[in-house]
Amino acid sequence: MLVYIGLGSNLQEPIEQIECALAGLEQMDGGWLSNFSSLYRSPPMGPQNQPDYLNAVAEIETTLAPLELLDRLQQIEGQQGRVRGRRWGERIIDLDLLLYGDEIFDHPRLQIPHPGIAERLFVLLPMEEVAGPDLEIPGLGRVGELLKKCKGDEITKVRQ
Ligand code: ROI
Repeated sequence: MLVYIGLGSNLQEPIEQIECALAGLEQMDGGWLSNFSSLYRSPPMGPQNQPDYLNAVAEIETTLAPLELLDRLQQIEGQQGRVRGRRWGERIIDLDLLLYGDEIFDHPRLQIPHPGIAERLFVLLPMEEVAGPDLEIPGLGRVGELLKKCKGDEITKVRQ
């Protein structure tokens, strides 16, 4: 199965945190990192009294089921010292399961496609870079079309 993971960080050297998480994805049993995007910087969505975020999107081939994959992602978050704080607050690392093939998944622990994809430039832009504008988000439409409708918060590519 081809899956897309969103990576985000705004604490403790975000660039290093994203690189560390990418290394974790590369080493994950049952998953193969096939591609990843540039890093993007954007102001926080949610409470404004927190640092800017760095975001990226990774593409992975996996044989893991969605909840198994979620467990692995949470393991990587835990290894990097993620602690749960205020809602929509700052974080060392966030790994979001954005898409799982073309499947729709609705479970108390996990919704796929990830809710909010369509409004988040910091997800759509790196996703388009990795997958191209024709990638279909089940129930929502193509990435390229969603991007055109997404209102432009400031976002800058920080690194190839
Ligand atoms: N804002 C930005 N810019 N990037 C994120 O990854 C991000 N993640 C979040 C919230 C707190 C919603 N805001 C964000 O979880």
